Order: sequence, then structure tokens, then C-alpha cells
Amino acid sequence: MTADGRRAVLALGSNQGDRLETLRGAVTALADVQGLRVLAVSPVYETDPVGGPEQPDYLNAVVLVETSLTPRALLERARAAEDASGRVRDVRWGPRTLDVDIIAVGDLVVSEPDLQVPHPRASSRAFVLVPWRDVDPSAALPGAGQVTTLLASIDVSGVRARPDLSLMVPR
Ligand code: A4P
Ligand code: MG
Repeated sequence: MTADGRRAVLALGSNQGDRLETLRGAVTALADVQGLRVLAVSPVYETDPVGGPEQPDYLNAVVLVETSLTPRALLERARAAEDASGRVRDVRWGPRTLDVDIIAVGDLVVSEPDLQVPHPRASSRAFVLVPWRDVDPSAALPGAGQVTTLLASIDVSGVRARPDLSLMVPR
């Protein structure tokens, strides 16, 4: 499917249920969205939970897409993928079957109560930046700088490669 438009970066996280299957389902769900094409999927990392209550480790990955959708339409699709994974929304930063965060959409800036793009916490989150650098070593977070530079000043010790787990770009 073609989807002329902007490059966008989506971050996936799961720490409940069959985490890998959930991430696979999310990539498939995103690939099925009209007006969105999956360009690349990062390696999978197992990560220490950041914030929230005590909770299990996450699997995290990043998906690069090309999309003609607006950030708001992307948010709707992201929420649909979260809901399809059986996610229940209770505690902020609490455990979840699936979290899909919109990290960046081209150079767009959105600042609304329920949608901020670029994602306001991405610049300090190793579980986003490490897999993002893997799929795009020259990536930059609009307003914050090069991903490699951001990574040089944060702790990445809670982010562990899981080369035994992998996601694929759907055909
Ligand atoms: N929202 C606003 N901007 C965005 C955006 N750019 N992308 C709003 C996605 N959502 C955005 O999110 C709450 C609301 O944020 C959404 O309804 C949407 O309107 P949520 O997913 O329902 O709840 P949440 O994820 O608990 O809150 P939040 O603030 O999105 O948390 P984060 O920042 O997503 O952090 N530790 C590890 N190791 N790995 C993780 O993946 N994830 C989180 C969640 C915490 N700790 C983690 C991980
Ligand atoms: Mg979220």
C-alpha cells in the first residue's frame, strides 16, 4: 500500500500478557491502516519499567512509517490498536498489554490537552531512543536534537537487546 506523506515514528511497549505476540499484532494492525505504510521495525528490547507502580519489565520497539494521516488520526489508530490488544486503562504509567505512542510526525508540532507531538517524554527515554537509533541512525527528535546526542546523556542500562525476539515488516 502506498502512503505518500510524512515520516512518523511510533513507539510500542508491552508488559502484560504475551508481550511479543502483542507487539506483532500491533505492527500488523498498523500495517493494515489505510494511508500508512510501515517502512521499518526496530529490534526488540527488554526494558526496566520507568515511572508508575512496581510492574513487570517491558518489551519495547519502534516502528517507522510513512503516512498521509494527521497526528490526530494516527492517535485514533494507535488507540484502536491498544484497545484491540485488550488494554484496560487504569493507572497512568501502569502495566499494559500495549502502549502505542506517537513520538514524531515529520516536523509537526501539536500541543493539545490530549495530544502532544513530538512526544514530550521521548527525549529522556532510552526505551524509545535506543530502538529508534537502530532503525534510523541519523534520526532527530524535532525541537530536541539528534537521537545519538540525546542518548549520550541518558542512562541506557535498563534497556537490554533481545536478539532472540524479532518483529517483521509486514508485506
Ligand atoms: N497523548 C498525548 N500525546 C500523545 C502521543 N504523542 N502519543 C495522550 C500517544 N498518546 C498521547 O496515554 C494517556 C493519553 O496520552 C492518551 O489518551 C493520549 O490522549 P495512555 O497511553 O492512555 O496512558 P499512559 O501511557 O499510562 O500515559 P502516558 O502519559 O502516555 O505515558 P507514557 O509516557 O506513554 O509512558 N517503561 C518502559 N520501560 N517502557 C514503556 O513502554 N511506558 C510508559 C508509559 C511508562 N513506563 C514505561 C513505558
Ligand atoms: Mg501512552
